[in-house]
Amino acid sequence: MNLIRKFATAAAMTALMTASALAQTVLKSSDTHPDGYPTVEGVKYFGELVKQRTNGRYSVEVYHSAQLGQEKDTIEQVRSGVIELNRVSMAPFNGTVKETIVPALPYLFRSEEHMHKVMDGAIGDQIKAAFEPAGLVVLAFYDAGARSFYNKTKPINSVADMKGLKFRVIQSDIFVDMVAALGANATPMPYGEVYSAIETGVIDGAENNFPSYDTAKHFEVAKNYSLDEHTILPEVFVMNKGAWDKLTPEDQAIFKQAATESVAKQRELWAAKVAESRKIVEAAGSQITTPEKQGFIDAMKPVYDKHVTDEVLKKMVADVQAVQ
Ligand code: GTR
Repeated sequence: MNLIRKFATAAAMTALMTASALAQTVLKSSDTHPDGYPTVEGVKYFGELVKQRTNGRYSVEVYHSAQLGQEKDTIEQVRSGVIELNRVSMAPFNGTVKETIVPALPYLFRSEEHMHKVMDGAIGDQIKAAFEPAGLVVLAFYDAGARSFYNKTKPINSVADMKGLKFRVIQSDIFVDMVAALGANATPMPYGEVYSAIETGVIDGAENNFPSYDTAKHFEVAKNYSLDEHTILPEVFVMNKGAWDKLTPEDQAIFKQAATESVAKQRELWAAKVAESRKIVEAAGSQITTPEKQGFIDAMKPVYDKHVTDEVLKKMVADVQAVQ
């Protein structure tokens, strides 16, 4: 074999090895919810599109049911690159990515339609950009409906009924202060600990949307669900920035497009799941009340006064309110 042929063979071998190495790039994604939950299915759909469109060079494996840990821990994993992808709530970012405070504010969004318009537009882009200094690229915002309070002690028909109750909240100071403003007590704790905390009476209840209340089985231990709909906070699907930067511009475009298409899919699945979960919990004996909402809205002033402090946030809040 002459020298030139030797080199050509070696180059071909290297090219082949690189291609097969790429073919094995499996991106790990975490989710606290069980298989079949709309967020899990949204990310799986994203993965299928990415796999098809990169001819199998990239694929996604979703570790559902908190297999990789509770949300706060998995956020550290995706920030440090231990995993490449993660689907989480935005509330645990309230302390690190200031702009996420805006969608977490109680009663800021007038409806889910209003939230979609805001998050699909310029303010959504501003929030996405704010994740980059935290080492994350936002691929999508997914629906999580509205969060409401539920408890094992009594039905809630007005703010007065909240007095003295103990609620688990998602790990964010805004949620702690919201509960305090309603005359109740908040305990931030990981999602996976809520069921037994209610069961043993450490807390009276928690707050979440119907699909979480259903699939985490909280309805078994807290039967009074009050549709106060205090927060319409979307989920976020993020990618480690280092992993993103390793993609070619063509692959980045494929990932972005797949994420956009997965949003439409997730929204469709979400709407169906909300209706299904509500039926399940009602059939199991949950009592759903519709409390007088204005009292809840009026009580939120101290939360805004404390958290919407700088000019950036004040402008964002005004911008959100101006979106019709
Ligand atoms: C759910 C959300 C989860 C998790 C959970 C919680 O609605 O989808 O990502 O944040 O709430 O309350 O911890």
